[in-house]
Amino acid sequence: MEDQVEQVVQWLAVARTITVLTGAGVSKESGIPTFRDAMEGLWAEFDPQVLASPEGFRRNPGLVWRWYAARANQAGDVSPNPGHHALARLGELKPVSLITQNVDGLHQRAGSREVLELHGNILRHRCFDQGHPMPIERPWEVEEPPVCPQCGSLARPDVIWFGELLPVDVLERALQASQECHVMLVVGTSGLVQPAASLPHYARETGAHLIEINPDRTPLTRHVDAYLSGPAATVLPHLVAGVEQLLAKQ
Ligand code: BV8
Repeated sequence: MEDQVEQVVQWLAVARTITVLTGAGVSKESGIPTFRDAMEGLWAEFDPQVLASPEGFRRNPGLVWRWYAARANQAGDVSPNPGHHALARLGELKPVSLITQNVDGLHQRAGSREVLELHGNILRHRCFDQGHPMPIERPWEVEEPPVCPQCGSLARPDVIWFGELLPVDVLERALQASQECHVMLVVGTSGLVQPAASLPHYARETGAHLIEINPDRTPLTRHVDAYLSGPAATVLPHLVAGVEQLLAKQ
């Protein structure tokens, strides 16, 4: 794998633009279980795809509210890991567009700027009917979703649920970043959720070098130019240190 790492470092160092797509695997070493990890403890009996849907919320707003509040509490309790920090550092060395499927806000806390959050952010809230922003500091302190003072509908996390459209402006910018980049890093995603899972294919079709970082192979692996098998918190710092050394020699 070392010579693959060498090749990837070369590609990153000479790339005019780099796009990164991350999934839940990049937050795993911060202590946040991935979407495909078995739901643990209190939530073990529930299917995340049902809870993460408007139907699930309509059916049981309190249950869905408490699931997201618990996740927001956990996201606030954990810290970005070396993988998040490595991507923030890469963004200081090279023009990087960072697209994430994660809703935990850890890339921003690690210092990455202009993060394209395809699926929103569990630390923000809006009302269900009209999307009025609802600043709720500690959602885990209330058992039931608060009522919107403007329209009377219930508060929900500002995330994109299954069956909901992604924000058009964010998706357009993510598409553009995928089609214009010279290198795309795909880190810690099972590549199962659309339309995010299509972005690496757009990058490949427009001639980018496609690199996957994941301890497990995925449906994308057979399409990539380099597959680095390992955890993001180990592989990313190694890559960025290599880029830093190469750029220092120039
Ligand atoms: C849409 C926010 C148009 C909420 C999320 C039928 C009916 C309706 C829709 C569909 C349908 N069929 C298909 C669809 C489209 C659907 C979809 O893709 N479904 C899939 C499951 C088949 N998509 C949608 O609904 C999207 N909207 O299409 O609108 C539309 C509208 C109506 C009808 C049709 C179409 C909206 C999708 C957004 C859903 N919201 N999140 C929340 O978080 O609660 S998705 C959620 O799951 C995450 O955000 C993330 O995107 C996804 C999980 O994926 P990953 O991030 O990849 O995580 P995962 O656990 O899967 O994998 C982790 C990976 O990390 C693994 O590969 C593992 O090996 C690796 N790993 C582990 N450890 C490490 C590591 N990697 C690195 N380092 C480590 N240490």
